[in-house]
Amino acid sequence: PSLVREDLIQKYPTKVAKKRNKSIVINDPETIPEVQANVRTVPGIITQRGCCYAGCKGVVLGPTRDIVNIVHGPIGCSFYAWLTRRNQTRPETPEAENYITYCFSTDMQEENVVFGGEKKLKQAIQEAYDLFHPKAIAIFSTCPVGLIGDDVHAASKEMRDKFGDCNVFGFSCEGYRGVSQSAGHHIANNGVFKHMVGRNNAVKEGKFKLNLLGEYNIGGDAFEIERIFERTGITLVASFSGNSTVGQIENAHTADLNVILCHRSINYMGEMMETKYGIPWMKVNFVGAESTAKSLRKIAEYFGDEELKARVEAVIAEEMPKVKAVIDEIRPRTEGKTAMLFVGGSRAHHYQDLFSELGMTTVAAGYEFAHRDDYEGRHVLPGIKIDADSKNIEELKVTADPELYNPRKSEAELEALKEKGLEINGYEGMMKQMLKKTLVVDDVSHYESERLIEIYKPDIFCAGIKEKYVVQKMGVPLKQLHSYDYGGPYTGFEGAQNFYRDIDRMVNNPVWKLIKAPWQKAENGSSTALEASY
Ligand code: CFM
Ligand code: HCA
Repeated sequence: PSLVREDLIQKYPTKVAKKRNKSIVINDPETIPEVQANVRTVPGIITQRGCCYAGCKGVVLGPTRDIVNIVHGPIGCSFYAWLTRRNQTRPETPEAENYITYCFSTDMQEENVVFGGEKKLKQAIQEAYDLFHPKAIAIFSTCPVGLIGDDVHAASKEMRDKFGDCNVFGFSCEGYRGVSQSAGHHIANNGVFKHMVGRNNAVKEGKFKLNLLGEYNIGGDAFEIERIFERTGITLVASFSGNSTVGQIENAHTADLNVILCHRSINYMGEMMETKYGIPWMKVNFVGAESTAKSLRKIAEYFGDEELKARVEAVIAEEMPKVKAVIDEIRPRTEGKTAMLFVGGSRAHHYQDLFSELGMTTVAAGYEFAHRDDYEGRHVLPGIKIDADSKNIEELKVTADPELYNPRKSEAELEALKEKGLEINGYEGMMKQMLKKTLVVDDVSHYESERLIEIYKPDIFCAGIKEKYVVQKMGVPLKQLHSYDYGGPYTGFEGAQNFYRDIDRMVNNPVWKLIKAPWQKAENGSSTALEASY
């Protein structure tokens, strides 16, 4: 791997090489070396990353079906966000509000950029209100809005006060505001926490009540998790934000536990809710059958109820044989194959569980925009230097709510749970789970991914739509782990089975052998000695 690492950076100009050198790391799960992450991309290097607005509007707020999300900006920004993330939703009745299929935009023109767009924004809010009378309207700022200084917060407040029965709030999530989508997650967490959580004190019936944080119902993932919760007797109060409603989120502070699936996009919410309301949070993973079982056991242990524990065990005992039957059928065909995962800020880690269930090894992986704690574990948090780009993003000052703060577990109870091995407020990150000498690459560049493929020739490469066809033209199947290539769900017990079958079809498809990859076309059969040695 050290030769590969050298090879990846040797073509770069000195300054670029120096920078990339710190983001390309040879893993050691024991010592866990430092990875440079959450820093600006080298211009022109062709990153997989998206923007702050994508993280705020597209990722966190987008999946809630009864908010009217108005994009304040040129039409391109809106159109690109229109139904592209496959976050599904299931309204209670055919008549129930669902704005997910709509695309709301102020369609800013040059005139608005020159003379200001607030008037047009207020007109758009009024129009949305008159047409739909929604419970909430959220405004999302795109790049030009920040550059010309439109005050989306003042406009939102003015309209909120005017309507009285519609919660209008804005987000300063201009695309350029951070180094990636990640900034948008933080801004979205702050806004949802300030403007939504805690507005409704109605108490949902249920003995074991939790919120599911960081699950966005891509390809129906949340439906499978809901099915499992229902079977085990766990009550889902709110989901942030797959298959969710405004009402659920306003009610989230009545739950007794927050479980976090995607740590990167929503750990801020877990922290803030703990400080304000006294709800502990716990990292879980419902990607992978074993991880699902483990997460359910963790939840049962947290509530400490014998009946719940028994029900969880019964559900696992019933679901697992079906999973195992599919593994037994498929694993002989997938065993020993290799995968590379370069995805977002959590899936590059979570999906490794599914691959290991198939006997496949992850030889290289990385996130697009995660932070060091997602790679190395949360224990590195105190040591992370806050640079100017991160300082730009507001850190809310949260204190215990004078009326609603109610610690669900005492310090002693939390300590006892930790002693039992239950990781409260923790996340170990991706590297602990990856094998020694595998490669960890943050914000992989286009050139680096091409070289990695040439050198390792993985049996499957996991990334997104921008990478898909380039990689497939190299003769390597690419599985999209953002949209699932229209497949899914992949969570829980049912989802694991779907995934095994899809991967089997891809890695064992004879079509890939019919394509000549660039290295096969090279005169000596392999373009460099380095490639030949792998
Ligand atoms: Fe979390 Fe996500 Fe992801 Fe993410 Fe995303 Fe996504 Fe992703 Mo695409 S919130 S970090 S910003 S799991 S949109 S649902 S698939 S890159 S790995
Ligand atoms: C985003 C959304 C995205 C893009 C996926 C892809 C998603 O980053 O704005 O590049 O294929 O999951 O839809 O991550």
